[in-house]
Formats: sequence, structure tokens, C-alpha cells
Amino acid sequence: MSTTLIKNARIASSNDNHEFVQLDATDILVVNGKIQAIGNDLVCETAVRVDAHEQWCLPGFIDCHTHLVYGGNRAQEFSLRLKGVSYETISKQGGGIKSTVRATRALNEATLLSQTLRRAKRLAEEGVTTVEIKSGYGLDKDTELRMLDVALKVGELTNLNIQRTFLGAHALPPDSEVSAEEYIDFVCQTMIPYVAEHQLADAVDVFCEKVGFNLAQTERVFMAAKQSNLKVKGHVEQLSDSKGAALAAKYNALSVDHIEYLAEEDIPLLADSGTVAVLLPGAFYYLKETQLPPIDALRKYNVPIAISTDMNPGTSPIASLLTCANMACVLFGLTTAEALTGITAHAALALGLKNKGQIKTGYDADMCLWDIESPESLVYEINGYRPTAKWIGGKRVL
Ligand code: DI6
Ligand code: FE
Repeated sequence: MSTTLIKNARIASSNDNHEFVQLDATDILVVNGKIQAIGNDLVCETAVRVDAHEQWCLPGFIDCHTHLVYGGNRAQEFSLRLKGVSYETISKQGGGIKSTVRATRALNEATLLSQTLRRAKRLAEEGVTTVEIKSGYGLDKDTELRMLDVALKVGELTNLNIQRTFLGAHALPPDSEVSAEEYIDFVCQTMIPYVAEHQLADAVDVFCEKVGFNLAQTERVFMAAKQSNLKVKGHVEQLSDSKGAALAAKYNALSVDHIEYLAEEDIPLLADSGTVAVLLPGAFYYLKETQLPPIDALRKYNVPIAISTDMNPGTSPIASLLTCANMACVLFGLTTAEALTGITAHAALALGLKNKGQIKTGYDADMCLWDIESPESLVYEINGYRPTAKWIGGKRVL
């Protein structure tokens, strides 16, 4: 693979203290997909030389929680909700996740792939280089596996790094008599071992909520994941304090996501287990939630905070990570620096990716150049900018 030398950049990244700062260097040498050196006056005769002309160079953004693969849309449900019908009511009446499951099951792989690619490209256009994609709109073996395969193909066709998460425990399958316990048996005994054996996912997720699965069912899924050596994450405390975060911490979860209703007493558990708090302000916005996540307490206990789109057809149809970073500032009170760390270094931690999310020697060369006044411009202005150059694993893709 080629060697690249980027000259004259203003480089900004989170540092090891989790602060998003400008580095005291202008040049980056990339060899074999990795950042080999960061410094001033770097020289390499054999490298492809790129003059950044003082543009900013930032780590590629990481969208660490998406449901990018799905069929259909939920525009009608959106209209119902605008008339005051709640998400829970729609879900109980067979809409919500179940309607997307029916639409997803009905699509063949090629159609599912082309619809997913459209959304992946939207994310990528804004400087995203890594995307986590969950299954969970199949809820039967064939469709769950098809979703995971589509996610893999998105990576092959776009250059994006894709992390896959098995979310079989997203909802009870529609049009089936199966009980929640029986369905969890299937998830734990059939699906998780299969997914692990064939390396179809990097982690396992559960929707722990009144409209999802209860704490005991969630724990069964976490135990099965652990037995199969898969990391866990959880959709927890989105609509109520169900104690999913504390349980996730017990299983050393990579992340707990949503967490508007997270109780302060559970936050030290997250700090101890190294679990990342993932904010999903798009879902908060679309559901017109008013309960704010406990940002000050997360800061107090130094729990890393990440931000993601939660891109999904029901509660967060928003394929723009930078818009979600803006929302995390405006709606949740994050600083712009916290937001930038939240879509880079902390998002990498939420996926267990040790070599991504920072511009740092030895890290993967996933980065973009931006023609902006300062990095905070990206969070300040909605739909304001696109990168002018982009590398993923050292390969120039823009
Ligand atoms: N929480 C969410 O935000 C998405 N899934 C979940 O467990 C919503 C999924 C949907 O409504 O389709
Ligand atoms: Fe989600």
C-alpha cells in the first residue's frame, strides 16, 4: 500500500486526556494504513505528498449506533405521532418496530442493500469513516442473517469500516405466537452461537425496556453473548429507568445507549466497568422526550460520552452524525469539544476499537481534511460542510 505524507495541516484530535485539542504539529506520515509519524518538517521521498494548505485534519467520524439496514419507512407513523399518539401505543398496536420487520422481511438482499447504501453514503459524505450497524429488523434466522450480510457488503462497496452488532432481542417477532421467553431461548440457544461461530457480528445488543425485553431476559442474552465470547451493549433507560445500565455494567458492556432515564446511583458502575455512555439525541428529538440524560453526573464520574445517530426508520430517521453532534450540544448541553470527542475517540471506545478515533501514532489512518475556520464550526453549523479529502485505513477515498 502507498505511503502518504500530509503537509501543512492544522491537526485536531482528542488526546489521551479525552480533550479535543489542536496538536502541536502540521504533518502526518501514513504507512501501510497506519499513522506512522506526526510532526513538523516530516520528509519522505517515496510518499505521495498532499499539501493541506492549512486546512484542518480531523479523525474520521465514527457512528457507533445505527440501524442502517431496513426496508420501508415509517412516515405514516410519524404523522400519527404528530397527532399525539405515543410511540408505546403505536408499538402495542402492531406498528413501530414490527412494521419495519415486516417490510424488511419482504425485501431481497439486493434491494435491502441498495436502500442501505443510500443511507451509508449520506453518513460517509459528512466525514464518517466507521459505522456500526445492527440487525434487529428480521427477528427470524433468515432475515437477521440477511441484514448482517448486507451490513458486510456495505463495507465492501463503500470503503467504510463496518462493525456489526446482533440485535435479535430488539422486539418480539410479529405474526407469531411465540412467547417472550421462547423467543429469548431462540436468540440465546440458536442465534447467538451461530452468529459467533460464523463471525457475523462483533457484539450483541438488547432493547431492555417496557416495550422491549425485561431485565431477566436481557441478562439471559448477555450471558449467552458472554458464553460465545461476544461483547455486549444495551439500549437502556430510553423510556424508563429499567436498571439495564447497571446490568450492562455487570457484563462489562462496551456501551449503554440512550440513557435519558439513567439514575445517578448507577453511573459509578459504568465508570468501573469502562462502559461508554452513548447519547442518541436524534431519538430524543423525534420522540419529543423531555427527560434529559444525566450529563453532569456522567462528567463527574468520568464516564466517556459518545454520540451517535441511532439512524432508524422509527425514532431517529437522521443520516447525519454532525447534526446529532449539534443536537447533543443544543439539547443536552455538551460542549463542542465534548461533541467532537463523542463522535471520534469515545465512539471508538463504544465499539471496542483501540486503534481508531484519534490522530495518533500507531492508529489507523482514518481522517478527513476540512476547509473550516475551526473544528467547532462542524458542530455549530448544521449541514454546513463536507470534507475536502478523506482517507480510510490510509487509502485515499475522496
Ligand atoms: N431503540 C431505538 O431507538 C430504536 N430501537 C430501539 O430499541 C427504535 C427502533 C424503531 O422504532 O424502529
Ligand atoms: Fe437504537
